[in-house]
Amino acid sequence: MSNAHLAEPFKIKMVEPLRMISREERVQAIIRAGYNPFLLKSEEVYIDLLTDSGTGAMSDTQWAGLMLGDEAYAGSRNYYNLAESVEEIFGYKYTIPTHQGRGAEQVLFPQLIKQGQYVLGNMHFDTTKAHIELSGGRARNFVIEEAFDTETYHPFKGNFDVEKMDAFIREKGAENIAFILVTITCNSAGGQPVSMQNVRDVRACAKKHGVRMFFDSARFAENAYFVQQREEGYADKSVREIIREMFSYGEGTTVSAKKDPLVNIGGLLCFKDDEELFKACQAMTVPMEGFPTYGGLAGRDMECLARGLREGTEEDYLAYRINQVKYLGDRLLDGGVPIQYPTGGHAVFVDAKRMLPHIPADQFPAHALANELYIEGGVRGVEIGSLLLGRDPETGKQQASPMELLRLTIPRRVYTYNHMDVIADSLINIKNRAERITGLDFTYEPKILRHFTARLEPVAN
Ligand code: P71
Repeated sequence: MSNAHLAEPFKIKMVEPLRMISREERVQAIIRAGYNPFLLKSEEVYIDLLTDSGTGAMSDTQWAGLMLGDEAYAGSRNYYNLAESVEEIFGYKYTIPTHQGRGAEQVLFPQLIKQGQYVLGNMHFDTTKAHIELSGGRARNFVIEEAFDTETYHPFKGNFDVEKMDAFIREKGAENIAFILVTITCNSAGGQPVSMQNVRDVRACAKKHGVRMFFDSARFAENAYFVQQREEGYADKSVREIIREMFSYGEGTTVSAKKDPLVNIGGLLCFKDDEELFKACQAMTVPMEGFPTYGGLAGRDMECLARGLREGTEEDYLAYRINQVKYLGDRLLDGGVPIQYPTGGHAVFVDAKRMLPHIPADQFPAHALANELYIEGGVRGVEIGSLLLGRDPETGKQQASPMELLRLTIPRRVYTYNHMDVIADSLINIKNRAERITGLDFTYEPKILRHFTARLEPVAN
């Protein structure tokens, strides 16, 4: 396994001091937070790996763009710059800015979904699933089985099982399918990419049944980089060419611009050429997000985004980005910490089921590990497992998630390789006393989206 550093393709012009509070203070902080890292103050955190969403660092070019905001209510020049950037990167003609990814979802989905219809995906992200359901739809996942086996290598664990999806469409009837949504990279499967061949197969299946196909492309550039590195026939293609080809197979996309497009806030709803759908969405943008040429963003935000879209698809940046995340994954593997393998694009997912086999699902092993990691190294990760999944809505019983993962999400251009070492060393230390870690039980359990605000305590031994 190569643990090589790939030096950052930037130098640092401004720094933000980090402070590590003492171990005793961290213990007090996590008790105060009800053993829920979401309830920590960010000042109590040393290295914050809660999410890669909106947590990246902008470049000098982006900060310069901030000063060129045209804050006109209608027709801001930054909107036109943004639309031009979208056309250049995705090859899509029509652009609607939104306040973030879920803003695009809430505008688009009601246009496409009739009550009771299914929306088929590789693995829908939580907010996406919520917006599908709010629009009267039913979300179904068709990611390949290999995605659930953290130990075995597969180059494209985000792929669809197209045969299974095809059988589902035949069973339910194409008229009951609202559309297919391809999430690149597949966040919920561990930041795993989807291959170009798989996208072509999904496209063929969609076409055969006359079903529409869209992308959820928060991490499309990382996905394209994996295609270049791993898929036969793409080694000599540029990342930009790969992105253009991939998006040519879809009709449109929602984008959370807080990820690969390198801004702290923003989203996009874009269409290849469907003018009618674009106009319908534009009309709905007005009451939900804002006038169609700003859609919930300031002119200056749109300018940063127009620039970030280009920077986020540069190859030296992507090589460094993916390598840094892989470096953390490799260090953990070398240290005997089980992870979703291969490492994803934006995060390392630690397999808490394998690391803490003595903690049952209803005592939240990955959440227990998150708390332990905070106490050990001041590092904040996030549970993706049974705590997030919740109770069965009918029986009220806690469901056991097929995977109990601790997500270590790496913000873009923010931390160095030395920080990766601190994270890895902390987890390796914890591994050596893993059997002494105890599970957790609720002291306060909110009815909906409980993981954000729940309070817990360690169960008595
Ligand atoms: C992530 C997030 C952001 C998040 C959301 C909820 C709780 C904590 C953190 C957001 C995504 C995503 C995909 C594939 C749409 C959205 C929504 N991810 N699709 O992973 O990953 O975008 O946040 O801009 O509204 O931490 P939005």
